[in-house]
Amino acid sequence: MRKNRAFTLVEMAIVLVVIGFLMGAVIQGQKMFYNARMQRIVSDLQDFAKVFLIYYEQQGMYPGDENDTAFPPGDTANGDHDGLVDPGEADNVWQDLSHAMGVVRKASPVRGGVYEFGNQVFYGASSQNYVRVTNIPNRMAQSIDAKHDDGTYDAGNIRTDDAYTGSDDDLTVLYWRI
Ligand SMILES: [Ca+2]
Ligand SMILES: [Ca+2]
Ligand SMILES: [Ca+2]
Repeated sequence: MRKNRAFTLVEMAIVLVVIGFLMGAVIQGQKMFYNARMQRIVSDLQDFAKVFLIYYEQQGMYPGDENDTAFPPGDTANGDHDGLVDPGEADNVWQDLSHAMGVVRKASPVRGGVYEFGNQVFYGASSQNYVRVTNIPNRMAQSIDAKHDDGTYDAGNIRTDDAYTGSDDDLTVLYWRI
């Protein structure tokens, strides 16, 4: 009887250790999944910023903003060529990138967010172009800003619509200056 009881306690201890180990593994797995999706967003923003600039290098105009009626082939809309992606030109950035370079518009891997081009003031009196991602958790945006910029939501090259709260429930928009 006494031997049985001791055996049960050892078993319980083993079970507790196993549960603790599994919980740790699950938490670690969630963290890795979270970080992988965050890295995917950073890569996407970097890729889209890069093709945006390559297009400029090759054509002397930004996609969407370009006003070359003969390029790219199949183009149905042209911009005002003022150097900025204006609201009415934003969708045509994707069309130009697709027609000229075969770029495929992807969706964000988080909360159905989408990537969009546009412009706003980052420095000085005039605006700069950006690529942004919508529906990004506030904490994830904060981590990206801390790692790739200055960690401040309303300063530097990476900005968001809302102050950092450290919450995964608050969704915001992250702007990545090109
Ligand atoms: Ca054109
Ligand atoms: Ca424009
Ligand atoms: Ca910042």
